[in-house]
Amino acid sequence: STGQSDARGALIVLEGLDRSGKTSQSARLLSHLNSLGYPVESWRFPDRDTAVGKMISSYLTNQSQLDDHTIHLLFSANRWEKRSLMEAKLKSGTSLIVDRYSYSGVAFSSAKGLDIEWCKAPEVGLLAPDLVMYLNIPPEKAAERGGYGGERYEQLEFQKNVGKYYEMLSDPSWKIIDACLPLEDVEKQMTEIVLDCVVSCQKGKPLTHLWL
Ligand code: Z5A
Repeated sequence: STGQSDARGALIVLEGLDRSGKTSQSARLLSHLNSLGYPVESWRFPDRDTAVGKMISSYLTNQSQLDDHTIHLLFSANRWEKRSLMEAKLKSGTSLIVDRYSYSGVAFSSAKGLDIEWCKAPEVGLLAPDLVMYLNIPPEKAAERGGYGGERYEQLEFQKNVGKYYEMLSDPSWKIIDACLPLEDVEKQMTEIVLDCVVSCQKGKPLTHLWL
């Protein structure tokens, strides 16, 4: 078995519709793992701080128009530009809690009508998550949470369609979390699952690549 110095961090991904609570739960998981002494960071995609991320942000806020294929590849490029840092963090023992990842990329673009296999292709070779937690909420219920803002995609019919593609992408390893419950109860469903994952990665579970 590997010694403590070889212990790697876990790649933990949160997925779900808009307003399902990913941002809130990322923050909670971050402080929970921190309080237990685990090195951990919280990341999110899109990462709007990079050059590519700025193009994505301008598209999402309707300040620019882009062809559906083009924006899809930009979302993917935004993950690729963080890939080597992601690998370095994990190998140095830091766990990452990531708010949206390749599954968002494929679900949102497929919901617009792009071919699902075409959508998956640019994601091949990115690091595969050790754990995907899907925050499950009916789109109608998510829409009630403070209402939608003005960003592109924040529309009920579109969110329903995205949900269907998430369903197609999900596999039995995904942990489906009931995201309709109060914040504390949603968190409770996740903490044990996350800790199990962190421990199994420390024990040497190998890092793998998309698409699985
Ligand atoms: N997108 C894409 O097309 N391709 C890609 O590759 C990627 C993304 C990565 C921007 O993402 C858009 O980009 C997104 C997908 C697309 N479009 N949509 N829709 P983003 O991550 O920047 O934006 P978002 O997903 O819309 O995040 P969000 O609005 O911040 O939602 P959230 O993080 O899931 O929820 P939250 O901020 O934690 O909570 C929302 C509200 O609900 C807030 O007022 C909370 O206090 C409340 N809340 C949360 N949990 C609860 C519970 N349990 N009970 C009651 N109220 C709650």
